[in-house]
Amino acid sequence: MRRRMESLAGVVTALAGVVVLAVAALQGATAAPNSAGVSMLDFSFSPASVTVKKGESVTWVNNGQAPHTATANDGSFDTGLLTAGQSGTVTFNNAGSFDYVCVVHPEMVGTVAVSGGDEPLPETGDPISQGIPMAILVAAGIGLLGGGILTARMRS
Ligand SMILES: [Cu+2]
Repeated sequence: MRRRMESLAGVVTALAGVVVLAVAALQGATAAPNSAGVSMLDFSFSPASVTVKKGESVTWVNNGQAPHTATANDGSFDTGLLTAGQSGTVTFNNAGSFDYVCVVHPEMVGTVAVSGGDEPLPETGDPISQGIPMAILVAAGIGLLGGGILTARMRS
């Protein structure tokens, strides 16, 4: 019974390590991208819908053979004609949803959704993901994981 309890404690410690590592990974993921990419194919945009924050950019790459454009329906942006292999980048400084089309192939349609960017992120106020530096989180996670596995091994 006592052995089983100690082994359980090791497993719980190891699980805590996994949780801490997951938090660290999440923190890294939310800090990451400030742009999005859209592939122009013959004859569609992929993905057809992308979301960026205000001030971020979208790069269209023509991976098809035919020339394509990404041209906003409201005229707010236009990559101009991109031939095979060319790319065009647009920075979005206004929040909103922007439908666009390829002027050469009107059946090619897409949407760029631009979020406000200045509203607080949902994790704001969570002390774990706020103040603790990533390196400490990762070190703590690995330490807990290793210690837990070791405990479980030795006691069982
Ligand atoms: Cu096209």
